[in-house]
Amino acid sequence: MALFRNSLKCYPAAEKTIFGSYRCISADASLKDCLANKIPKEQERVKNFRKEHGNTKVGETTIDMMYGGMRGIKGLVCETSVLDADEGIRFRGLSIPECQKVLPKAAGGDEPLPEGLFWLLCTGDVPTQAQVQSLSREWATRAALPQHVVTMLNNMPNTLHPMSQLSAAVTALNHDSKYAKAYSQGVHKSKYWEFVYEDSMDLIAKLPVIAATIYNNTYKGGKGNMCVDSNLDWSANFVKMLGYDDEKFTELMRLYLTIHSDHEGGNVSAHTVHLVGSALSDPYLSFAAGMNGLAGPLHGLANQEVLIWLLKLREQVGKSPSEQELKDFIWKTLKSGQVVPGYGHAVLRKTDPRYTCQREFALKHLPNDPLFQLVSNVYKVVPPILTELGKVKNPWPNVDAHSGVLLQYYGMKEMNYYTVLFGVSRALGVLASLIWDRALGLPIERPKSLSTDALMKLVKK
Ligand code: CMX
Repeated sequence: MALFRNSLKCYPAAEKTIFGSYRCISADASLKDCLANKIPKEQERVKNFRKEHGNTKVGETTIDMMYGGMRGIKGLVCETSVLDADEGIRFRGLSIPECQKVLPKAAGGDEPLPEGLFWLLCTGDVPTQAQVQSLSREWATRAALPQHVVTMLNNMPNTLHPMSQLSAAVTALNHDSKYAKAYSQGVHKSKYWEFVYEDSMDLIAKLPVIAATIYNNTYKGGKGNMCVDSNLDWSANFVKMLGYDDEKFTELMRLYLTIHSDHEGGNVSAHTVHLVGSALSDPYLSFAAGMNGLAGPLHGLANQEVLIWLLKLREQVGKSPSEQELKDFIWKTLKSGQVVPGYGHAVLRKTDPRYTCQREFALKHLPNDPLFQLVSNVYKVVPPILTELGKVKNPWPNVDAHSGVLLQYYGMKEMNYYTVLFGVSRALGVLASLIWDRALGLPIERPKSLSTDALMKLVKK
């Protein structure tokens, strides 16, 4: 507990924290000032570390790793979060339950504000309530979309997948990239992070407006109130623009947008943003690329796939299937060469804590919802079956196994929209990382690849 009490205060410059970083200058300092204070110290720390340990080996690469999606290769640096295979994610050292405890909340609310999580991811510090409020206000002032993006969104067919709409709209925002403009004017590379920060803040601010426009255009015939209120937090504004008026749904959104934000550096969306950003593409182009990866069914699209699968289950087996009927349906899925969506993970080896906290939310707010009960029953039978299959390394549920059921309960039934919500949240993690990528001057990414022939020659040697 002492650790949390300490985290809530701001310390004088250059004091070391539990995260190995430095606390911000004062309790009312802005996020940019805090970053500007930390960056030179962190640059020095990394420089000295590399000088001393640059040749130290951190692992070995096997041929299976190369053919197997680079699983287990330690080849990336990501400061914002670290994933433990058994425990799950820690954001700058804090677990999800710890974040729920220490991050500032809205008045009368129980769930953390994603603004606080972004601050934590950027700086390693738990912000004050005032700092979080200033971020809510700042994002509200940056939220307006350029007219060409509104026109573009309004002209998209409502049959176009919402993730394609999101990716295209974000790409078009690069028209006004402050980073791209500064680069073309020859800004010194030591200043790159400042412009990446400005673009990232603009992009995060605009994402709920883009996402709500997509929702209203695709499902509500273009109707919607796109006014951003600077007295409301980021999630509350988003929910309002989506056309919902339920404080519990807003609380769910605060939790949802917090927990989907970051999952260390190697997952498809985070890695893509980092990779594209390493070519010094601006944050809009980098983030849009990451969204195209999130739109894959083995990654973020799984939240849509879970709901489709559950509804198919209900349609084929009925609303209250017996345990045997559930087992038969799961085996049928597997035998037809498909995956059980929402289960398994490339790195995790236990139930995802992001699943657990959504389950706790459901137990608190919708314990008797039939779909939630179905999810709970599926949870009892899927892991033993996946274990029996013999090849699945993690039979436990991941983040996507639960989120759709919660959204359905509050009336958001448009399943192919769910990944857009994941994307809005993911911006917080990947853009915090992108700011640090440029602050640390990380170079263009270019790992070495080999052909099978070259590998065969290598092993013969
Ligand atoms: N259902 C059926 N088979 C599964 C499975 C599942 N849920 N999870 C893994 N497997 C299979 C794999 O397809 C693989 O089969 P083959 O050897 O025939 O190709 C085998 O088990 C071994 O895979 P693994 O090493 O355990 O898992 P991977 O690291 O290759 O893949 C993941 C991880 C998430 C893609 C996989 O578990 C999966 O497809 N899950 C279902 C989709 C899903 O929920 N994705 C969301 C993940 C979270 C997120 O990013 O949002």
